Order: sequence, then structure tokens, then C-alpha cells
Amino acid sequence: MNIDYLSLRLVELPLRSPFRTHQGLIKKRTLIIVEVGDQSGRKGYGEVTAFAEPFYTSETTQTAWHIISDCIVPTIDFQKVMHPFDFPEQVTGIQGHPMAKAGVEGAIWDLYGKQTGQSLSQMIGGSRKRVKAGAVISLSDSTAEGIEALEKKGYERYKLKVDKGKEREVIEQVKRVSPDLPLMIDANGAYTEKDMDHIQTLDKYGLIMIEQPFQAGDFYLHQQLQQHLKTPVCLDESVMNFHDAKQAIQLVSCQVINIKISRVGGLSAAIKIHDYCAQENIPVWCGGMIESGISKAHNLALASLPNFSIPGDLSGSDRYFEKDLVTPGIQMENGEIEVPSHHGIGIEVDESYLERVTKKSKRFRLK
Ligand code: OSB
Ligand code: MG
Repeated sequence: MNIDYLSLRLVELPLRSPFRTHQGLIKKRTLIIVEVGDQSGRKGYGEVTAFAEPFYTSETTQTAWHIISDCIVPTIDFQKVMHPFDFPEQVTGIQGHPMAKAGVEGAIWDLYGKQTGQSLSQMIGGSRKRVKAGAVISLSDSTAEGIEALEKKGYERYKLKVDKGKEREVIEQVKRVSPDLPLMIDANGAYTEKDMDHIQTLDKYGLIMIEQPFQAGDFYLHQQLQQHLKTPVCLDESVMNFHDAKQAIQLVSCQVINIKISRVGGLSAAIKIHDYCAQENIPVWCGGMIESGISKAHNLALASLPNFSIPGDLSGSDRYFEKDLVTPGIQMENGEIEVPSHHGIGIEVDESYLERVTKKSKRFRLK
């Protein structure tokens, strides 16, 4: 592939309202936009969706900036990347840091699509033209009002962030206004072994699933829970790569997997996990990271693959942002979002707005 330069931009996007989980509060979204380009002026964009603080996984915006600048750029021979699938093989010598790697791989995919005249969805074998949207209700949203407003917009699935011990309260609040909504909760690892019986009492609500009840790393505890729980367990933080997905499935630690391109180290790994889950009859859905339209466009392509049979954390640009990095913003209509069909990620980056929200930037010549 022709890749002449790589640039990094540290960006801060104002959020419409703060996003709170039991692990922390996000008031503005700090992220890194990766750009790669060729001599013909074609540009590919990717996004590092790590947060400023390591509350979700261990990476941060700063660790990713360091890994890309000081480890990936100096050691990888980008001229040996003939296809985006070659990039993950080039970085196997760098341990961990999936989000840093995913951001660079994403930019390469976009550029490759633009160079070869194909959309990202087309390149990876996507079969859907539209995907179903799902809303996430953070702990700072007023649950009942929040749900009513979102229901009017037509989201197909609702995910509540929960505080341990207050699950009943929020679930019952929602059930009072909308008894039949497809509802799930995300615990972000808040429970411990002592909560095993307590979690089982949530079976009566008929939730479509419970996401990441225990800490990442404990496949055994999730297996024990799933054996005694009718509600499907879904894993998020536990699945950081293909091997984790394989273990989770073979040990029956879950019945569903949330795939995030960034968390698993890039689109290639996400596709590999998707294919394995399809073969093992494990449905998957596409997770979200309160990300910009650049990352969302990558997510839409991923979610167009056939085994993404459950609505994901996929929302329109206006869910979190007054103004997005892409133009026009991503639109959710009647509970669905269109999969972009133009070349690469298929969505135009608003370069002047990107410039305006950039806090610092760095450019590397690659040949
Ligand atoms: O667990 O999926 C998660 C946001 C921040 C950190 C972790 C998670 C989330 C979300 C938001 O659930 C998903 C979205 O972008 O809508
Ligand atoms: Mg989650």
C-alpha cells in the first residue's frame, strides 16, 4: 500500500451531558484521531477510543499516544503492509495496547478503501445495508424520562448502566413507563462472588442479557454464574482478543459477546471473533465507546456482518454530541442507521471542526 505519512491529533469533544458509570464520570470526550495519507492526497481516518483515565480498560489517551509515536511508528515498516490485514501481524511484537493498534489499523482500512474504490462494509463482506440502533442510559440520565425521550426516537434496545444494589429500582422505573422494552443492564464488573445469589434474583425481569457482571479476567466466575442464571451473560471487558473469546465460549462463561473494534485490537481481530462466534452459534453485537462519527463509521461497517444479530450500542451523532467530527452527522431513523456505502469509511470528516477541537498534533513521514 502507498502510505506516506501518519498524523495524530489529540481531540477534546464537548459532551451534551456528562456520562456516568459506577467507575467514573466523563464530562468531555478526549480521544485521538489517526490519519494516514498518500501522495495523491487520499486520507484515511481511524480513532483511538481509549479514555483519558483508565477506568474501563488499562489504556489511556496518553499511553496510546506514546505507543503509537514511540513504538509503532519507529518499528513498523508500513511499506510491507500490502493489505490492512497485514498490519496486526506487523505489531505482534508490541504486547497489549489494543486501542492504540486499533486506531492505526482503522486509518489504514479507510485509506485502503479509498485507494481501491470500495466501502469498508464491502471490503469485509458486510451483508446489511442498515443496522439496528441501541441506546445506553448512563447513571447521570434520569432513567424514566430518558427512556421516554429515547423511545420516541425509536431505539430498538435499551441498556441501563447500574449501581450495585439499585438495579431493581431502575429496572422497575423503566418497566412502569414501558413494560415491553427490550432491556438489558451493564454492570461493568461491579459484582463479586458474594453477589451470585443477588444477581440470580434479577432473572425475574426477563432482561435480554446482563453485560459484564464480574471483573475481566475471571472466566471461571462467569461460568459459575451462567450455569445458575437463565438470563444470558454477555462479556465486554473480559474479551480483549480472539483467545479470550474462544475461552469464554468453550468454558460457557457467556452466551453473547459484545465486540468493540478498539478493545479487541482492531477490525481484523473483530472480524475473526465474529466469524468464530458465528461458527459456535454465539450471537454478537457491536459495543460503543462514546465515540466520534469516525469510529462510529467503522462500527457500522463491522455491524453489517451477518452474525451481528442483536442491536448494538449504536446511536446517532446527536446522542452524545452537539456537533460531530463528520459531516453530515450520523443519523438514526426509525431505530436504524444506514451503513455508509461510499469508499472507505464512507463519511466525510469535517476538517475545519477537527482542527478547531485539536489540542495537540504530531506528523510522521513514513518513507
Ligand atoms: O461498558 O460498554 C461499556 C461507555 C464507556 C465505557 C464503557 C462502556 C460504555 C458504554 C457506552 O456503554 C456505549 C456508547 O457509546 O453508547
Ligand atoms: Mg459494557
